[in-house]
Amino acid sequence: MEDEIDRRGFLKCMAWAGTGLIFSVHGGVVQSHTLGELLSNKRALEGSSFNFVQISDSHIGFGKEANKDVLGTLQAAVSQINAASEAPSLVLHTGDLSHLSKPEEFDAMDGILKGLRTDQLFFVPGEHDVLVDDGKSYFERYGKQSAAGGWYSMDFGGVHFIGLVNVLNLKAGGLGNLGQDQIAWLERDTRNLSASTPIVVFAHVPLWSVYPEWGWGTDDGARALSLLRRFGSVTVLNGHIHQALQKVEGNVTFHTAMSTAFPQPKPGAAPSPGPMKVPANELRSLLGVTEVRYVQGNHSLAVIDATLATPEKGGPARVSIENFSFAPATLAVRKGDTVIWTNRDDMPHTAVDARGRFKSPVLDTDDHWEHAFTEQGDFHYFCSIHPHMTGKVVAH
Ligand SMILES: [Cu+2]
Repeated sequence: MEDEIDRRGFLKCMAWAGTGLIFSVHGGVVQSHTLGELLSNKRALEGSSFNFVQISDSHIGFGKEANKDVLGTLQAAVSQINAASEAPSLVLHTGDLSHLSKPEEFDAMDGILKGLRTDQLFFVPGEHDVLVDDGKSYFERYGKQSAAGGWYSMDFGGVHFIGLVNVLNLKAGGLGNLGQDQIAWLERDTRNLSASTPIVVFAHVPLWSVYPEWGWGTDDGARALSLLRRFGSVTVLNGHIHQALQKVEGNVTFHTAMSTAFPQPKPGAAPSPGPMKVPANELRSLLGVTEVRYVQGNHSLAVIDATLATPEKGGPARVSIENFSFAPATLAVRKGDTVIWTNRDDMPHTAVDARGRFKSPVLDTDDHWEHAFTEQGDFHYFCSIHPHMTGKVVAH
């Protein structure tokens, strides 16, 4: 109940500010600026000890209607960052570098980010970066500074930066997850810091409850944040939701970044999250490359196709994955029947038994996968990428 009130409370004060955000550090206080603000006020960064930039959700490899040129829009973000009056000391990328964790996607992103006027690049993974091997190849490339588990911290200009990983080992029905080991590490990492040390935490999935119905939150995020309450200045930077939100709670300031690739709907404003198609001339205004305007969703909403229930005798049963849900959510089959899952979304999904009895590969748009149910029983399953998506097959 209390959570519910908090969520509604802050939804009212969400600020649709944004753009590729630039943060300046003034005497230990971190201030955020939009690129638009910097262009109109050349003195905005004056007196700061250093500046850093957050970019997010580049989804290199995505090529659907919502944006067929994700390399072009990432390049535009890089050009805008480079056009600012001062080069950033650091650039933080808050995850979903790639769309399908493919080596060529990471290569292409690296090629563009090489053009940034900084050599201090730091990353945390998004769920799209750890699709195939629990992040092994991601961490080989981008996790050199991190310990086992992938999280890390570093100090720069008097600020303590903490990169967290909340996209691994997700549980059916759950949200982003940090895990006990990471929280114990965070406690150790910050234990000896003075309360006046400015803290910047960055992670892919929001550490605060933005919209749990769409998986936009972290199960144990509040536990991590409680370890940071004693600090005088905490800045929390997240991606994942492809839109700029801000919230201030005591000494803690939360920001989510726009994507460099495609926008997603405002929480609850569509049947599901996912790439939002907007008129081509509006796309860049909704990406992290220019000043954002909030455009009321005027796109037509996808129709939820509520087909099927029981398969024809002898034929395969079908589950359609669309609008970030399994349809039908519960499917009754006979022992021995085969079920075919087909992904109708513009985002990849999986179907994974909660008890490990079956596991599909990553299904991209229009991919399908089948599994024969040779035992009777209830099979609860979920999407391991978006664990709030759950379904059930009952075989009898
Ligand atoms: Cu999914």
